[in-house]
Amino acid sequence: MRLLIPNRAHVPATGLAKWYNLPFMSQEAIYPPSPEFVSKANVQGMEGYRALYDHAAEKPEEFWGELAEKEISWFEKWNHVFEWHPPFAKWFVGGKLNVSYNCIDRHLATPRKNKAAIIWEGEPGDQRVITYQELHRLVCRFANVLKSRGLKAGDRSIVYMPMIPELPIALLACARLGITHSVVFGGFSAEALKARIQDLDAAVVITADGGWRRGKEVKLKGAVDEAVAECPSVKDVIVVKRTGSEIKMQEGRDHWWHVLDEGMSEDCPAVPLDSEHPLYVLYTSGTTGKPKGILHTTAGYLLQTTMTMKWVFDLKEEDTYWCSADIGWVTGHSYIVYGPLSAGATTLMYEGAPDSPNYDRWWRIIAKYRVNIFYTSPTAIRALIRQGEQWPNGHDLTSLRLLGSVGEPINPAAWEWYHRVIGGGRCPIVDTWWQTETGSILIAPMPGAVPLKPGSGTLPMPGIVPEVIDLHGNPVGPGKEGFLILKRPWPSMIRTIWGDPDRYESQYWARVPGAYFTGDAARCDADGYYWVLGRVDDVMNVSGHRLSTMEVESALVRHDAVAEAAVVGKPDEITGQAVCCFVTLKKGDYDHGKLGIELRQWVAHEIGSFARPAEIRFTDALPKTRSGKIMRRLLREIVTSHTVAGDVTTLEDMSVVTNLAAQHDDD
Ligand code: 7RM
Repeated sequence: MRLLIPNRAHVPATGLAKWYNLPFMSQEAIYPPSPEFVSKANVQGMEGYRALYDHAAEKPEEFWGELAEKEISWFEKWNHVFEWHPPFAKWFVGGKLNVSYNCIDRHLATPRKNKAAIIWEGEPGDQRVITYQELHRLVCRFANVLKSRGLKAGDRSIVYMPMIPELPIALLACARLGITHSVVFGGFSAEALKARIQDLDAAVVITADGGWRRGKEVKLKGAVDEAVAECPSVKDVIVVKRTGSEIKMQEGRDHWWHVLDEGMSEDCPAVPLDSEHPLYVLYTSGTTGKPKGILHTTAGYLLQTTMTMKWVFDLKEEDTYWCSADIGWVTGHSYIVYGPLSAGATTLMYEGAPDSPNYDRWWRIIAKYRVNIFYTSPTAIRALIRQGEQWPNGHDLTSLRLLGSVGEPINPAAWEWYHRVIGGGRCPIVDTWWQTETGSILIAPMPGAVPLKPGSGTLPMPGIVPEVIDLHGNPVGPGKEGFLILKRPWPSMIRTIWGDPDRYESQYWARVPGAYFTGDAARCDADGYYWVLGRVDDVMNVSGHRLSTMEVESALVRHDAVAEAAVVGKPDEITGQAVCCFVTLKKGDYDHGKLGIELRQWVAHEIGSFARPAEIRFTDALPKTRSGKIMRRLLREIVTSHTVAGDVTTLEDMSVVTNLAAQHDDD
C-alpha cells in the first residue's frame, strides 16, 4: 500500500489521482504540498505545471520566445528562437545581450537597487553585504581593471579563488566584457590547474593568496606560480589579498587586485554580445583521463537558469536564498551566481567548512540571516546526520520554507531527516537532477505543484523530454531501469567540448541518434516520476563531485613504482562513493604501508585533495579480458560484496579474482 504523509489533510481521501492529475500507480510515500504553500507558489498545482509543460512540448519556439522576451533584457532582439543541426544547437539566434547587465544593471532601475545582492560570511566570521548598486560599482571597477590589462571579448580567464565576494565579482566582470571565464575549484592541484590553463590558452589568472577552511589557510598562489611557470599564454596574474600570508609576487606578471582596482572608474558599459557568445568553460570528468571543457554560452543559459530559479526554488522578492555549493562546481555557477542574480535574489555565500568551528555552523548561518531557501547535497546532509540532531536543534530554523538537494540520489533516510529536522516537517524538498552539461536543473519538482516522493527528482522541467531506454535504444517502459536520454535540445545545454567537437558528438549524441545521452541510469515509474540511479560509465561520484576512474588511474601510473592501476568507486555511507584503487607495482622491494600513504598523497597532488583515494590495494595482477581490458565490473563487485557473482566468462585468469576477493578477508 502507498503511504501518505503530512500536509495531506486538504486532499480528499479518495480521488487523489484526479486531484493531482496523476495516476499515482506507484507504491512510494507521497508528500503533496500544503495548501498554504500552494496558495503562494509561483506555479500552483498540477494544472499550473501541466500548462507550462504542455505549452513547451507543443510550441517550444513560442514558449521559449515569450519567456526570453519577458524575462531577459536585450540590446537587440533575436531573429529566431532556435536552430538545431544535431548535435549543434543555437538559441535566440542573432540576439545581442549581456549576462552581467542582466544580473546587475537591469535591477538598478527597480526597488532592488539597494537590496542585498550578495550576503557573504567568511569562515573566521567576517561578513559583507553587497547591494545591487554596490555590486555594480565593484564589477565595473574590476571590469575596467581587466580592460586596462588589454583583455577583451573572446579572451579566456582562469579563476582560482576561495569563496569570497571577489569570485562572483570576477565572473561578472568577465561576462561584462565577453571574456570567457573558467573557474578551477580551489581544491584542484597545480597540475590540474596547468592543464586547464593550457587547454584554454588563458591570458589571465585571477586568484588569491589563500582562503580559510577549518581554521587553516588553503594556499592558492603557490599552485598558481607552479602552474603558470609552464603557461606562456598567461600575461597577468591578479591576486586578492584574503589571508595576508606570505606569497611571492613576480614583478611584471603578478598584481594585487586592490592596487589595480584603486581609482578605477565605476563606469563600464556592458558589451552587447551575441546570444551564442561563450560565457564560460567548466571542466568536468568524463570517461577518459582527460577532463572535458564544457562550454556554455550566453542567452539560453541565462534564460534557463533564471526560469528554474523561479520554478524550482519558487523564488520570491523577499527571500534570502542560500546554496552551499562551491562556485568551483556548476551548481555554484548556475545557482549561486547567474540564476539568483538574474532573478534579482539575495544570494548568500559562505567561505568555509560546515563543521568550523562546530557542526552547527550552517544552522547558525540560517538562523542568523533568516534564510528561507536552502540548497545543499545529500553528502553534506549525511555527514551532518552523523553528528546528531542536537546541532540543528539548538537553532531557530523556522525561517526556512524550502529545501533543495543536488549532486547524487538522496537516500530516503537522509531525505526524511532533512525534511523533519531541518525543514521542521513544513518545507518541501526539491530534489534537482542535472549535470554540468545541462547548465540548469532539468528534472525536479515545482514545489507548489508536484507532490514529492523521497528519492525521486519527480517530473521534467518544461521543454525537457526524457526517456529511459535499453541497450538497443528502445523505451523500457514504466518501472524498468535503463539509460536516461533527453530527446530534445534545451536552451542551457552544453554547446561543445572546448577544442574537441568530435568528442562532444561521440560522448553525448552518437549512441542514440538525435538524442542526448546523459550517462545516468534511471527508472520512470507509473506516475511518470524519474528516479535517477547513478552513472553507467566510469565516472565516480564522490561527495557529489564527479571524478573519472581513468583520471585517477592515469595519475597513479605516473608514479615511478606503479605498473598498472584500476580504480573503482566503493559504496560509502557518507560520501556516496569512495575512491578505491587496485595497484600492481613494478619490480622492486616496497614497504606497502608507506607506499600506500605515498600514493594517496600522490593522487591528491596530481588531481586535488578531494580525489585522495580512500583505499589502495596492492595486487600481483588485475582481472582482464582476453583482449586485455581491465574488468572494472569485477573489481566493483569485489569492493561492494567481497565476492564475485557476475559473469566471468570473458575473464582470462580466474585466479586473479579469487586472490583479490580473498585478500579482503586477510585485512
Ligand atoms: C549538478 C551536478 C552530474 C551527475 C549526474 C548524476 C548525479 C546530480 C542528481 C544526481 C541523482 C540528483 N553536476 N546527480 N544530481 N543523481 N539525483 N538530484 O551535480 O556534472 O557534477 O554531476 O551527478 O549522476 O549525471 S555534475
